Order: sequence, then structure tokens, then C-alpha cells
Amino acid sequence: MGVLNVTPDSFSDGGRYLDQGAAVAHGLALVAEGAAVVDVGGESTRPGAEPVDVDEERRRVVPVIEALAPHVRVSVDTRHAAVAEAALAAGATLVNDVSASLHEVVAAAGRGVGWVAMHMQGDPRTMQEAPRYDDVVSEVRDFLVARATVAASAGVEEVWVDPGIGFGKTDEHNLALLAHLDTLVATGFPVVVGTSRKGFLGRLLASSDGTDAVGTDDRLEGSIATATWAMWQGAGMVRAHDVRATVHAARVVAGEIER
Ligand code: HH2
Repeated sequence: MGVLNVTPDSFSDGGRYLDQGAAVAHGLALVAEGAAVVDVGGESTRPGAEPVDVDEERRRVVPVIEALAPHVRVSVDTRHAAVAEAALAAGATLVNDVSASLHEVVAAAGRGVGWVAMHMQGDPRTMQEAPRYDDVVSEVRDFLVARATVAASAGVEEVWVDPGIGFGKTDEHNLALLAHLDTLVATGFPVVVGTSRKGFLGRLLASSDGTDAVGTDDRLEGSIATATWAMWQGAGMVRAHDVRATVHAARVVAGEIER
């Protein structure tokens, strides 16, 4: 799943694709690099991000989805029902829902439309202030299984679950969720994981004196290492900014040999 943020403020590519022409061109480049899905988002959910007006979010994503949908499966990265509905009308067939609450919109859209339920503690503005769990792995799993079960009973045929790396989690929580990804895979719901360029990678790669977390443009190796781990553990999809490198890693994990 290639990331396409049509936003001024996303944490790693904010402002690069706010222009519609640039966004569509980048989406097509992701397809050429091997993305099976392009995930179009019009609201940053980075820690501390301010919410975006729904009309503005819709205005950002709809034309880009219309342009890309004939070429690739498009998902819409949104927390808002009105944006999800407009995106589905424009040709998206997957709702990537970081609020894990839009299953009814997806059920109403009928066959062929899927839903990603992602776990988040709190909301983006405040989620990193003091994340707390007794047992992060089982709490995230239980939450996702409950949401996925409700969606499946409402008639959603394709339901993905995502532990929401970085969404209301400390670095230790993120690492525990990755270390125990098999717990989520064992639920039987297909798993999506997004680690690409995230802050915990920057901190893991910081210099040994603990200063200077590695910047967003210098987290490729960490992103590929964690994506590879996730695929190896059985994740069915990884969300990535650097699609070419991630597709190469996926092909190696799958043991594909072209003759
Ligand atoms: N992470 C981000 C956004 N959407 N969706 C899913 N399913 N899983 C994730 O881990 C995930 C997500 C955050 O990354 P990004 O889109 O690059 O940044 P921003 O939220 O600042 O636009």
C-alpha cells in the first residue's frame, strides 16, 4: 500500500503533493513501482495534528481518487464518514479508517468494498501525551477483533486489522506490537502494518549518546527492516512511502524467482 498524502502537514511528505497534478503523478509513480493499493489521505494524523475541515479534506482527495481509480485500487485514509462516502463514489474501494468506526459506511457501499480497522488510543492531537496499557498486545488485539467482528456481522466482506504503530503508543508499545505480530495474525483477519518513516525508527537509530533522532528522510533501512519483519510474520499488506524498496523486500520474503 503506497502512501499519498494530499496534505500540507503530513510528517514526512507534507506539502509535496498538495497540488493535484503532483499528487496524481506521484500516485502513478507508486503504481509503476509496484504498489497494489494507493492510499490517498487529506488529513494528517501525525501526533499533535489539528483536525481538518471535512469539506476541505473532501476537496483534497476526491479529484485525486477519480484520476487514480482507473489505474489502481485506491484506498482513502480518513476518519470521516462524509469523506469516505465521497471517496467511494469517486472510485475508491477500500476505506483505511484510523478511527475504526466507519464500518457502516463500508457496509452500505456493498460488495467489493473493504475496510481497514486501525487501533488508536485517544486522538491525534493528544495521543502521544501519556499512552498507557496493562498489556498492549492483548488490548490491541481484543479491540481489533471486536471491531472486525461487528463489521463482518454488518456485512463487510473484506476486513483488515492494523495495530496502529505510533498511534497512542510509546516506543516500547510499538516494539511489543511488532514483536508479537503473530498474535494479531492468529486472529485470522488479514493484517496491515504501517511503520514507514515513523518516529520510533528515528529514535532507535539515534546516535548512541541519545541525541538527534534520525530524520524522516533517513529512515529507509528501518522502514524496510520492520516491513520485512511484518511480512515475514504474516502481515498481508504493509503501508509504505518508499514503494520500490518495499516491493523488492516483499519479493525476497515471498521467495519469488523470475526465470
Ligand atoms: N499511519 C499513518 C496514516 N495512516 N493508516 C494505517 N492503516 N496504518 C498506519 O500505520 C497509518 C495509517 C501515518 O503516516 P502518514 O500518512 O505518513 O502521515 P500523516 O498522518 O502525518 O499524514
